[in-house]
Amino acid sequence: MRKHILFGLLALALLSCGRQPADQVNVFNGTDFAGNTYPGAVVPFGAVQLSPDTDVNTTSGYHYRHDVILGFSHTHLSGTGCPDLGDFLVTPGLDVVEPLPFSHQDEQARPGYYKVSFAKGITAELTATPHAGAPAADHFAYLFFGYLDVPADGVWSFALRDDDGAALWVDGICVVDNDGIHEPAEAEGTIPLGKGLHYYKLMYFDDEGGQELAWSWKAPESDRYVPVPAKSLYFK
Ligand SMILES: [Ca+2]
Repeated sequence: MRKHILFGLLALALLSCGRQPADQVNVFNGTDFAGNTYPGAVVPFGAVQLSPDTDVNTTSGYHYRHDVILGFSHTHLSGTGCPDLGDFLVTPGLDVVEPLPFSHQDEQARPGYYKVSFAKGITAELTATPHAGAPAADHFAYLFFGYLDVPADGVWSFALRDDDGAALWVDGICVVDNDGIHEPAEAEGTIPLGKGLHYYKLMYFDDEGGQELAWSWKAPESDRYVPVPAKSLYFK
């Protein structure tokens, strides 16, 4: 009997040789019923938790029995009793942004990584580090919109540096058009603006290779561009 037990322990040791504790984790545990956990990418004590959102009323953002994904946001909590966080949602889409049906067979997830493919040919990948996360390595797009708090009347200049394309609209007017597949490139434009809030829309996409997006502005009496500060951006 002791010999059999020894052989059994040896077999278990060989099977587990080279595997890390994280390899044993099923990140979908607790994502159904009232478990309120999420399967997305996060590292221990990480500042961001990139994960799919299937419903705005689900406390973790993800419910296993749901069949559509609204988008992928950057902050989530596991095990809470009320909806919270779910900030900075990136939505999947080609021509129209809409909730996309998905199958669990097309999902892959492990600690620090999540991937899902949709029938429309869109694939989303999420990774995370202690202080930042990346929604995909290639083939993704961002749409930023909200209100820009302009501190003074005058003709304002805006500049974009991007890889690949990007374009900026202010009050519905295209101010900077740097669209297209290209290496890092800069473009600028001007628009007269009054002091106060103005609606802006900034679109960006990456095809392959490097990714870069920088948005700066130049005040009417200034001779240099500075990054648009976060304190000047509002959403309501
Ligand atoms: Ca690129």
